[in-house]
Amino acid sequence: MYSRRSFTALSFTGLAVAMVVAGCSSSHTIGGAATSTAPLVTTTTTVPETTTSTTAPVPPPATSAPAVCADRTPSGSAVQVGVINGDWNGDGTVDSALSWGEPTGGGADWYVRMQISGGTNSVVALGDLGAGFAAALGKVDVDFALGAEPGVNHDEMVAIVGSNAAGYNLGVFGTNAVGCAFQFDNGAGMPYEIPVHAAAATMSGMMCDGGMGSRFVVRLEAEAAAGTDWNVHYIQVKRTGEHSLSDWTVVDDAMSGASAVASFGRAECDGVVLIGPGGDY
Ligand SMILES: [Ca+2]
Repeated sequence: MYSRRSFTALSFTGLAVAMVVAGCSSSHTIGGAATSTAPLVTTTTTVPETTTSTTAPVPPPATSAPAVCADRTPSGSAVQVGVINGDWNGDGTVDSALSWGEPTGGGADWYVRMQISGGTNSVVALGDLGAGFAAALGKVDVDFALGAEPGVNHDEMVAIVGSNAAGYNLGVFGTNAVGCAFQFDNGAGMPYEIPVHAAAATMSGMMCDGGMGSRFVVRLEAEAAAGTDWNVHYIQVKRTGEHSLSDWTVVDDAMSGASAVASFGRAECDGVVLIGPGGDY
């Protein structure tokens, strides 16, 4: 088996979502009692007769409008329909996710659908992925924090969202507060993608790691060095916003020969192989 450098020895602090709520204190400045030179105006206040207060109509409770999420289901001609499970809303009940393509003539438009058990179904349209395709792979947790409030620790979902000769690009998906599916971006308007590639001199992949009650995703990068040596990098993936992920702390290391090949160029989370060594899907 491969060995990896444990992140637990490192100080990944601040992994719990820091909810910085800016305090908003409105202070009313009460002016000092200025010596008033203005003449006193005597106003005759006519108090309107209070209308006999019958039971005022109680406005209906502000029903939280049902979440209007984009949604669609696979058509009869859908291709490569796949399904995986996770708990997208963190309620302890297993949910599911679908991926599929809709033939368009020349190619296909691809979709990922998050299906919350007893809740909302919603879709993310990925469009035409060229030579690539979409495939839901499995669950991860980009920001697990031990002791978080119930329902805060949600699973997120990783899916193939593109491919090239060297392997695949993975996208990360979640559901928001009203249950609508979204794809995580990189904080700059582009999808955050995790390459899982295996080529002669470079490899990339994904794993899950954590420590001190946290759990997160780690990107893996390796470049061939002298002989059978590889320079490798473990890049913590940090949730930097509700819909955003960013590369964060990087740990550099070195590996030799087969162990590097075995642990890079693949995607794995908590013992579940999502894409095998050498980009084998
Ligand atoms: Ca659930």
